[in-house]
Amino acid sequence: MTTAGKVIKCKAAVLWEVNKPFSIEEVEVAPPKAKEVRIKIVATGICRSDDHVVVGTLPQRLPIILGHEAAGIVESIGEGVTSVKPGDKVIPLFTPQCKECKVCKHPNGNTCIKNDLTAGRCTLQDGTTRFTCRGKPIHHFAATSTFTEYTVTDEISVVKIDSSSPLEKVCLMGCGFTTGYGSAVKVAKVTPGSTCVVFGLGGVGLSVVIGCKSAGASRIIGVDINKDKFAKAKEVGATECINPLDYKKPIHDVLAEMTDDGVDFSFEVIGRIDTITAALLSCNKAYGVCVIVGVPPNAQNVSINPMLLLNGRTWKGAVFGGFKGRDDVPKLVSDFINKKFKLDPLITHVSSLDKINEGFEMLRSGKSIRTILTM
Ligand code: CND
Ligand code: ZN
Repeated sequence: MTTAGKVIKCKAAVLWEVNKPFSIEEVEVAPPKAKEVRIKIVATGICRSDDHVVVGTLPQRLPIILGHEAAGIVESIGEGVTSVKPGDKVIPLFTPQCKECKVCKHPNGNTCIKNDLTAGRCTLQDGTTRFTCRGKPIHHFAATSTFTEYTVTDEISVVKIDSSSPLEKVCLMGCGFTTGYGSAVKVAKVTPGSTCVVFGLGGVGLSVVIGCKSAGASRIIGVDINKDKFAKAKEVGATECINPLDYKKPIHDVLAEMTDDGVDFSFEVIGRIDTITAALLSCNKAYGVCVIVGVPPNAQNVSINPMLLLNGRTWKGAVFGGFKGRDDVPKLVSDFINKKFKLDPLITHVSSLDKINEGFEMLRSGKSIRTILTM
């Protein structure tokens, strides 16, 4: 029996209030309107950005269905959709690619003007939601909302991937891997033989390490206050790891001594003001490049002396590793299928949507890298 054109009732994890657990609810998912796609989610990862919403540092409109790192299968399409069809394997994109705006047309831009991260409407492009629960409309997160058995996205926020893709792994291409890997290879443009430092060795930080290694960096220093992350970091390419809590000196001074005046490339992959500053100070003042990847707390500013940049440092940031979702994600998935890199080391736990609160607890306590929830 086809579900196309009908409302689908399914299970979803709804966040009704900040700092409260997710509630597993039956939700109604309306059929896709024109230029929209309804997707059966197969697997979704838990990323720290979802937790930033739960704890209120990344404010969104509530109630909401979070989740933005997933893979699934198209269930049905709305009028005028041409890039995907029912049955296609797809990845929802929290950074859309309309291919028409000034940013999409620029070779170096990826934050399409239609992205909802800056708009913060928490709806689809037409300004409404497709989810209802207990008679109330439920908001969308970053136009993806993947902590649900079915979701609806705009066509600009979804991309078809190879039909042989293992969805329970390539879901990481929806955020963590792509963000980290691209921050190294596309945003920083790490060079062969260079020295890199990565602050924060979670799922995104380890993906930066993987990117640095594949770009040919000869020295990759991992920095984390949780030493339990070091073994995994070394497994994926870190040449050494240090814990700021083991030193009396500021960590950028420690790194300056270790690297003869600063690294070539530094990455902040935590989302804290103090480590954003430390990462900037850790790269060489004449030619170092520092990339901000972590999402900092809402409305907090970094104060720096402009002299830090005047000598020649470059300071940049990016979402989604600077990649254009619809152009680049299928290529990354093919690279994965062709064994250019591994995703397994990032996946420490596999669980079900019902266990979402335990999954978030493991992220907060530092016990997991990525927990994949399968439907
Ligand atoms: P996760 O929580 O798994 O990793 C963060 C790591 O930082 C952990 O290993 C912590 O132990 C470590 N840490 C925490 N505090 C400190 C500190 N003071 N000094 C050193 N290490 C510390 O998070 P994740 O890997 O899922 O995400 C990392 C950040 O990246 C987070 O802010 C998330 O919101 C952001 C992000 C950005 C983007 C993007 O497009 N730019 C996409 N997704 C996530
Ligand atoms: Zn993410």
